[in-house]
Amino acid sequence: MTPVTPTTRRGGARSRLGGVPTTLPPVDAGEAGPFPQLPLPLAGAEPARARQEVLPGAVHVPAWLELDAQRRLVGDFRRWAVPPAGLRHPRVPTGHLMSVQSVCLGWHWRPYAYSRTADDTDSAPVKPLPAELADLARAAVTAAYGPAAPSNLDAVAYAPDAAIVNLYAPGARLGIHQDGEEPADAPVVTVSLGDTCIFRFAGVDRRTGPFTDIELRSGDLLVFGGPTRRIYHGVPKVHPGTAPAGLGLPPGRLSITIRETGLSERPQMQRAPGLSGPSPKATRAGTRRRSPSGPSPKATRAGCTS
Ligand SMILES: O=C(O)CCC(=O)C(=O)O
Ligand SMILES: [Mn+2]
Repeated sequence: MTPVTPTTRRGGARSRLGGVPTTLPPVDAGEAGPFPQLPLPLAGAEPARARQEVLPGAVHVPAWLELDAQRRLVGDFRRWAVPPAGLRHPRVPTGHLMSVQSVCLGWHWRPYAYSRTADDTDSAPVKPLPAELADLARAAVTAAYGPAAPSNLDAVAYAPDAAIVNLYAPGARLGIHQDGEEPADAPVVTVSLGDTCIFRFAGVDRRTGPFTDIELRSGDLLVFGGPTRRIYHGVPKVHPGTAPAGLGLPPGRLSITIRETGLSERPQMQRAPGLSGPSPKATRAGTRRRSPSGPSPKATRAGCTS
């Protein structure tokens, strides 16, 4: 695979230290075994959770994935997590490690750039985005916006090419940030697995309150696009011990966030010997640049340990 120069929004500022690779504990035999009998919820004990447009363009679809589908995704994650280009704590340019652990598919994201290789760990080529995950993301956009809605054009044209898969071990969180490194305006799809979390929306132009908090449980889908594509958001809290039994996930929460980056590689340029020119780059193929007032390093995907 041709290496490409990472895209960057901040003039290439980087910590010289890389991310910290991590390994998953094996599947707990008791956990992976036959499902225990779960208590049936009492009818009327809690209000039914229904599909809801929580903000314009941001749609929550509760219980979108059945347990079997969730388990398959967790099994896939276990394979994606293995090096090369495996799971790691990303490091922000200030040097702090993020508390969340991430592995990428299609394009490798590190604070704050995409590249085709895991430049903050072993420099290996990123694993490809599986076609099934792209299909799942297209189905998600249809489930969120509906087949009849004009915005379903999004689903037809939706061409996801990257996923960031985040593991929230107990105590991990994700600070308020914008998903801003993708020039494309296509929606972001998030599938939640494992422990229940509080997912927090701030505003498109502010990372402060008032917030819109939603509870995401295992199997829930969240899609945000259109007017909320660039909204500030984060995961301030994961509720320990709330995952369904038998998922095969270590304690915590897993989110699979699928995106269309709008990035493309510029063809390799032939240069005359001795002339220095640009190296092959990941170019912004999107039609709209995001607002130049990008977040400060603190405000981007930095659920730091500090
Ligand atoms: O974990 C989540 O649901 C959100 C993750 C997220 O915002 C991101 O990966 O950019
Ligand atoms: Mn995000």
